[in-house]
Amino acid sequence: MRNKAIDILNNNWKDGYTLPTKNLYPYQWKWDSGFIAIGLAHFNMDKAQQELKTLLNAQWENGFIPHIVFHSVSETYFPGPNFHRADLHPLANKDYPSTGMTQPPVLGFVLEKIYKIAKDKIASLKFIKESIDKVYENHQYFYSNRDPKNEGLVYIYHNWESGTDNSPMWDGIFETMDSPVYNFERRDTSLVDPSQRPSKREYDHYLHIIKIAQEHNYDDAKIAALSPFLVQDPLFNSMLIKSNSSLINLYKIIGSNEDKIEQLQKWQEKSIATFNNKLYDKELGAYVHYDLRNEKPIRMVSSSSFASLFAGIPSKEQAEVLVNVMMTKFGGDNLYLCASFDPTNKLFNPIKYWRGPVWINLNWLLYYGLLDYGYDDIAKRIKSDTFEILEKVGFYEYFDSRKAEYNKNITGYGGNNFSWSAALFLDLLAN
Ligand code: 2M8
Repeated sequence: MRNKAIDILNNNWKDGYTLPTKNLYPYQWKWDSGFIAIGLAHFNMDKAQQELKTLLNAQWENGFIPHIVFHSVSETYFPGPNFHRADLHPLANKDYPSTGMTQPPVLGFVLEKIYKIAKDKIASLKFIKESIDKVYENHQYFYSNRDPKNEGLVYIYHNWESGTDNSPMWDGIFETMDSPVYNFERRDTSLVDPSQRPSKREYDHYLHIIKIAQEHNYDDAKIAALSPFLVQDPLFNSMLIKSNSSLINLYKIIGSNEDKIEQLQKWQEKSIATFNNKLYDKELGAYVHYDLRNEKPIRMVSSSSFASLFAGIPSKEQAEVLVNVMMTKFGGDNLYLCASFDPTNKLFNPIKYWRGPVWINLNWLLYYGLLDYGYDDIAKRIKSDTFEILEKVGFYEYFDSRKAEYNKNITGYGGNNFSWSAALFLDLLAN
């Protein structure tokens, strides 16, 4: 399995970055790159660093890092650079065409993880020193442009920014939108069974949100004022908070960056406090998404609710409740951990992308989060469930959580030879 995982990463390697999977995702994706770099670090540190350097090269003048970097032209993906037109933003990177939206800020903790994996700490620190300010500036971008009420929580303005693209969390928001019916040719549904992908109507909404941002040249203040989709997402904010603390740790190792450490600590204090006050739903015993546009919490549970463990956000008592909810709703003996959406909710769909299937990156976050809080047995279960699924069907993009289905000889879902499934398997194997 280890060799197979390494082969996948080598085969998906392009010139300085890694494709999430061939054809279906023919470009560089932000959070994929971060997870992939962790896997690469276990067998080729040069490639791990190159992966991150390439992504950071695409950073904009305002610190923004885009969700997709279009290094080449591809016919197998829609929407491409000519649809997104991120170059309309005056501070967009002139050399790297990209989207005008971002993805979860994983790079801070990726840098720390890579430093931990590195055998040659001096060489690794040299790379960290070259890269860390760019990641810091990315956090500065978030706190200056994505937190209109100065609460310490940043918003996402598009479901694609969440990484959990078609989660049922967004259903209510899409109902408030009067999106036109667009005429376009999907490419994903000719590569993957359409029952495992978002619907055409959902794509209309996805495109409509882009069109609104684009009309205003992707201006953040205009987006904050006008985007029909404006959400404070517990997964996204957990990634930011975890990355803040990794940046603090790394700056301490580097030394003489007191002003940045102080700023990071200020962000951190406020972010954690508001995360706990605003996103914690006592009745559900879990963190929820907050719909900032319509000013209301989205009261449903998904694996995003539990990512807070990875960032050290809940108190010991909250963690106890949270883990209990996870095990009661998601952890039955008939299920593999961890479904991406509440299996007891009527909107759960076990084969449809982010509406239910298990994803390896979320399992990876939960594994480390559970260990940090002392839930070693449940962490072990997440790891063994992950290994069992991968052994049964291979390194797919997402997986059925229902154990019984595997007696019917099902495969995994979405793309095959999927990079972050391979990369994070390598990391779990080593830990
Ligand atoms: C999926 O998202 C892209 C759009 O960003 C797509 O469906 O076309 C998501 O799973 C996202 O989290 C992931 O980063 C991307 C590439 O693996 O694919």
